[in-house]
Amino acid sequence: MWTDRLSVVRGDITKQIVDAIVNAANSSLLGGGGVDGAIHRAAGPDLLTECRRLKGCRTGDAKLTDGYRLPARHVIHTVGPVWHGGTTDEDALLAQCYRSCFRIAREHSFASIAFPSISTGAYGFPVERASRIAVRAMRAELESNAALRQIAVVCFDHPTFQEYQKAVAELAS
Ligand code: AR6
Repeated sequence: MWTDRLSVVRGDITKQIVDAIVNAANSSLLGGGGVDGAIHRAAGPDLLTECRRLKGCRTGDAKLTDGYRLPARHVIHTVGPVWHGGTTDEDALLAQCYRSCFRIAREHSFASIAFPSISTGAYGFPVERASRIAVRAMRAELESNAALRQIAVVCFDHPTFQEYQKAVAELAS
């Protein structure tokens, strides 16, 4: 079952040993706070140098870089939507983030990928809603891409961890 290849863990995404970790970036791709800041700190300054060459990223899209000093081999940078109360296509844009990351993972035959909870920090997307969108996209990918052996959702705090666990349980039943 798809749930055998999906884990929800508590921790720091910068410590994950995977083919790619996903960064919840902003459209400049030049760094920021939250998980973005943590990834740039852990990867070192060469990551910013490569990001500068990418000329930004639109909401819902994703771009690939090297992982530099991270244990992960690559970083997939995606830009989630800012929550405006659900009136500006936020759900569709968040789903598009996950699909954009999976498109890159397929192109590069990545077998393992770790996601943070995109948009639910500084961008204010309610985690209950975001987690359902995320896990639905993950289920669709696991069911159609056998080369993808493992997805990890790495949650920084307990409420986020609980919501993703609930989302998996709901969508598996
Ligand atoms: N590992 C895993 N998750 C983390 C980590 C970490 N090391 N650090 C924070 N989180 P956020 P967003 C969680 O704000 O909402 C940045 O400034 C955090 O607790 O990082 O998409 C960017 O540059 C939350 O659950 O991303 C953008 O400007 C989740 O990661 C903006 O924030 C996402 O929170 C993007 O906002």
